Order: sequence, then structure tokens, then C-alpha cells
Amino acid sequence: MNWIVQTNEYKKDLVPHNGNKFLTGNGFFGVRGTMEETKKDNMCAINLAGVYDRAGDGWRESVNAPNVLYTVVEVDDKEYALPEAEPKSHEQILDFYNAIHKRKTIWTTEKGEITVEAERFASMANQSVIALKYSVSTDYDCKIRIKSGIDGDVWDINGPHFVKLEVSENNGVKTVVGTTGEKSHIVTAKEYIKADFNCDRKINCDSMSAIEEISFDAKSGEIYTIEKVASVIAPVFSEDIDVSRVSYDELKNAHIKAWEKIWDISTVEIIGDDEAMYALNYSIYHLNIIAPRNMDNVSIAARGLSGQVYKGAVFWDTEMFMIDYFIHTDPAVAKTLIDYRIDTLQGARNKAKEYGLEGAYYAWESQEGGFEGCSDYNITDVFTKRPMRTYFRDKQYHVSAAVVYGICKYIDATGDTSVFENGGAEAIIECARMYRSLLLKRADSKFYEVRDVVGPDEYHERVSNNAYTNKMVKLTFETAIDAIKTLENEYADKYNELDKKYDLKTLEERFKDSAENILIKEPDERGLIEQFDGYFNLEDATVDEVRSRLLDPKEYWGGAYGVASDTQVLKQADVVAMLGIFGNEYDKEILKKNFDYYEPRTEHGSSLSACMYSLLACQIGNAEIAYPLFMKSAGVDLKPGGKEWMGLIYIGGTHPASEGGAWIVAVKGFAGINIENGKLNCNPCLPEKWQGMKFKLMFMDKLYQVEINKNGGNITEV
Ligand code: IFM
Repeated sequence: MNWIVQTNEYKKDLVPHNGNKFLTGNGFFGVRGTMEETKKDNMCAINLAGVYDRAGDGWRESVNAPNVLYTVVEVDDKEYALPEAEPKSHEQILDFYNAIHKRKTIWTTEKGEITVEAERFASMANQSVIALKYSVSTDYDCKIRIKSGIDGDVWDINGPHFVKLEVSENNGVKTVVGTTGEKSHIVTAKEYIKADFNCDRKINCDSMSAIEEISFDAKSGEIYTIEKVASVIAPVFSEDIDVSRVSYDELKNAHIKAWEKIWDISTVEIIGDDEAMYALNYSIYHLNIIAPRNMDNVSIAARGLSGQVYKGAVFWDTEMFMIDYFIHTDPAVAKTLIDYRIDTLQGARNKAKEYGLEGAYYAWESQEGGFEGCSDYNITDVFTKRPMRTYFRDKQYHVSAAVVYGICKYIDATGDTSVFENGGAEAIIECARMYRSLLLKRADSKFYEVRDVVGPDEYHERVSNNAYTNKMVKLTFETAIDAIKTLENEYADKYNELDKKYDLKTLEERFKDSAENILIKEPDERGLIEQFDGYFNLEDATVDEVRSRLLDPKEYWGGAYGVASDTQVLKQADVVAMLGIFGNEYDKEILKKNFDYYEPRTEHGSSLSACMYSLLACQIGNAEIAYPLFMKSAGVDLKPGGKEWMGLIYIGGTHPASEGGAWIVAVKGFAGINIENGKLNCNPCLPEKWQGMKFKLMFMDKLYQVEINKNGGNITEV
């Protein structure tokens, strides 16, 4: 299988894209795929999980650590650095099996050639560690100076976040300690360099950086290599190592072994389609580099660890698109994601209270403690340059149901009902209480309605009875009833504790009444489910027509006066997302009619969209329609050209929800894996060119080998 991502050119305008495409990471931090000499102006970042700060009136966002990789070369007193010095050739490689990043750059001077080669990794075995091997050679004698150390002047979108930087050096170990402004979080970056050749070494510390100069007379053809071992620690992960005592090779071996273990369970083989196999495993790589292993109170941000876009916050993306992969390959990670929601329940309660609701309303953009990072004005208008009122924060009520659904999926596949006892049941009950307090009933109506919401299709704001939302709300009531019953039968102490607090019998009655009487949109005479009240009365324009009305390519399509707002054009899967989840409640004919209606009206303006359509196409039994949508999801970070602007807000970065969605399509769609009567079952629907699939799955604490072929499949315990 091909595990290499490579580019043989350097284009300045592809620096942001390659920063994402060549990202390495270990769940604690992500190291953008920029060059060692890159500074903040070219989006170089070591983005931290779970550490947030607000600078002034800016948006709160995740924090980037001091750059421990910073390294640049000078030859005969002239600096050679990309993008300023045009190279003769340049290669950038990501070996995503071993999670190792490499580059080789050659510059030509009047005297000959300079070659820089570097290899680095964000250690999966020691999650505070980043290690770098950096070599320089020339084909003529010259004076070389390698400048390498820690650059504390980091890239920020809404920074700066360090109000204090303490720079020091002790026995060759350089240290930069950053203190954040809002909560005085301490981020400590250290590094140590080994250079086993004749050279002069001098360390310069200033107010922002600690840089070592390694100077030597270079002989033509000799390769001079330095090895750097660095560490970053912060409140969420503080297991440090002594950077001066461990060797690069030792660390590399441990790192490779850790990845071997990960791939042993998570590789998906696709027989007959190398391109799809490559894109899918590359997606899986991205999920693995952002998985919060060995950490508490952390989840996965919408842009993973590729930077501060979307404020480094956790969205519904985690429970709807990513958690399935972890549930079936590393349930401990899935549990961490669930625990994050349980631990942030108080934040969700605060938000519910803020909006006059009971129970728990989870943050649309959740930061530490469940703090809501989403602003009321979350987009900047391209014309007026003014912040634009959006209703993502106030009205995307469906996020609480996503949290509930994540817990359901985890329990269904692991059987671990102790989650209910350890805070899960309470979180679910609180979400159900929030929805109960949201229900409205007209005087003469039998039904409860959910009015004034934003569904998954964010272009249509403040709509009522969004089919997706209402169905997920009903699921929440039903799950809360199940959770209460499980507590009553299996966890008496917890039941009694919560009973005192909530009067569970009364709640059960209320939830039952809510689940039975909430308005659920049924298919109309054409078999179509209306996305929300009045959707079918909107102008039925095509996506291209709506696009042609844009006055500016960066203009926002939705909201109060967006080009899509008064039309049936939607941003992303909405009814289709609902059918992907509840498909078994409808005839295939209904699924097909809705797919056929909504797909041409969908802009797929969110990377979360294509995988949902692909999944539904599999359920309809049409793998050929599903295939290009699957490839779009799996390949989302392989090609440039994705949507990078929402109004005037930069939204580039990696797309782990799309990548998790691709895994769901492969395993649950094409391989047709499902849980039937508590057992793993498969009902494949393979694309024409796929002869088969092989992968492993965790289910009920056991590991299974799955082999799929055109006619069915075998699932055997390993
Ligand atoms: O959660 C999504 C949302 O559904 C569409 N806009 C981007 C968000 C983060 O991925």
C-alpha cells in the first residue's frame, strides 16, 4: 500500500494548504507541515489541544506553543530560507504509516549547491516530544552557520496569547516559558541539540527566542547533521522528558512502534482500488494524529490540531462524524470524547440558563469547561466589513442531541453502561430537560413543535420544525427514558441520587409524553420530507443560479440576506443526514426520493456534507453514486481548493469530520457493517471496481477481523 504523500515543488501560495496536508501530531499537539525555517508569517504552528486564551476583545482560541523546530541555514553569511530564497529543487514528504515528515531542498549559489535535508516527528510514544534531524551539505568548501532553537514569536489568528515569555538556557537546554493572559496557563517549550562534528556553538537568548548558532568550516561533500530533541508541556499534558538525555533514534524507534500498533487495528484494505485505499487510510491518519490519547478533559476540535481556525473548538462534528471510528478502533479514545462532554456539563447548563432554558444546552463551539466560544456575530460581511449577526450560537439546538447520540453509539458498540452511572445518564437527562423546555404547543394542536432553530443547513436560520432537529430531539427523549431505566435496574445508588435531584418518575412521564407527541415530519404525497416548515415554498433555484448571484466570491450564502436564504439551496446534508441515521424507519423508495430531491439542491458548502449523502446512497444500494462523494470526503485534505472563507473569516485547516465521515461510509456504508440483535453483521454494497475489503473492528471489548467480498462477508473474532 502507498503510505507516502509527496510534493516535488515549492509554491508560496500552497503553503497554507501544505501546512494542513503534511500535518503531523499526537493528540496533544499538531505540527503544521511548514518548513523548519518558517516563521509566523507563513502559518507555522504547533497547535495545542485543550489550551485556550482570549487576548483583548478578540475571539477566544486555542494556543500555539513556542516553535521548538525553528532552524535555518546560513552559508558564507547568507541565509537560505523558503520562501525568500528560490530553491533549485524541493521535496516535501509525509510518510503517514510512520508519521514522519521529511524535506529536501537544494539551492544554487554562484559557487555550487547547498542541500538541506530534514526529518521530524511528533512523538506518539512520548506525547510531549518533537524530534528533528537536520542535515546540511554543500559541493564546495564554505562557512556554514545553522541557527536553531525556539521561536516564541508565534502565529496567532486572535493573539498574542503569551503575555509573558521567559527565555533561558542551561547546559545547552534552551527553555521558553509562555504564560497566557486570560488564565495564566503555562506552556513550557524546551530543546536540546546534539552536533557530533567540529563546530563552535553559541546560544543567544532574547525576549522572545533562544537560538543556538552552530558554526563550522564545511568541506565539500560532507554531510553535517544536528539532532534536536524538544518537548512541549501544558496543563493538559505535562509528562515531560529530559531532552538532553534521550537520543533521536531511540525516540524514533518508540514512535514507529506506537504507530505500528495503531495501524495494526486501524488499516482498511480495499482490494481493487488503490486510490480509494490511499485516501481512506490518509483520512484515518488524520483521525489518529488528533486523537486525545492519555489525556483528560480534551476532545477533538473541528479543524483538528491544524491551527486556531474555528477557535480550536469542539463542534457536533466529533459525535456525529468522528467518534464512530474511535469506538471501533480505540474505545478508550471514544470514552475520552464522551467524558469531555460529561465533564463540561456545567458549561452546558450555564448556556441553557443564559437562554432561559432548563437542563443542558451544549456549546456550538465548545472550549475548556464547555465554555461557548461561538460569537453572536460569527461572520464578517464582505461588503460592510462589519460583523454579521448569525444564529449558530443561539439556535443550533441539535448539538445537545449529537452529544446524546455519541453516548448511545458508544454504549451500543461497547456495552459499557457504566457511562450512565458516571455522569452519562445525567448529561442525557439534562439534554432532554433542555429540549422539554423548548417544546411549544399551539392551543388546538396535538403536537409539540420546535420553533426558531438552525438545523445542519446553516444557510436557513430561525426555521421551525427542522426535520433533522425534531427527530434528534425525539431520540434524546427516548434515550433519556432508557438511561433512567438502566439506572433503576443496574445502578441503584445513582438512580436514587438523581431521583432526589430530579424526581425521575415525573421526568420519565414528561419525556414519554414529549417523545410521543413531538411533531415528526412525514413524507408528503411525493414521498418528500420537508426540511422545515415552509421550505417547499421557497424559490426552487439551482445551486449554479444561486452562485451566479454572488457579488463577491467570499460572500456568505446564508443568514438574513444571503443568496441562498430565500431559496431551496442548502449548505449541507440536513434531511439526508437525518435519513442516514434513521434510514431503517423508512422504505428504500422514500430514501431514494429524498436523496434525488435534496442532492441537486445542496451546495456541499461544508466538508461535512458529501459523506452523509454517500452514506445514504449506500443505504439505497447505489454504490456508484456513493463512490465520488466518498472520494470527495476521504480526499478532502489531499487537494487544494477547499472552501477557505466564510465571509471574511479564514476557515482553512484539516477536515477531520469529513475524514471520519469517509470511514463511516467505508465501514458502515460500503461494507454495510451494522449491529443486529447485539451482534456485528454486514450487508455490503461495494462499488463496481472494489473486489473486497479487509479491516479490523472492536466490538463489545473484542477484536474482529472483517473480510468483505462482492457477495457478503466474514466477521471472525481475532
Ligand atoms: O460543524 C460544522 C458545521 O456543521 C458547518 N460549518 C463548519 C462546522 C465545523 O466543521
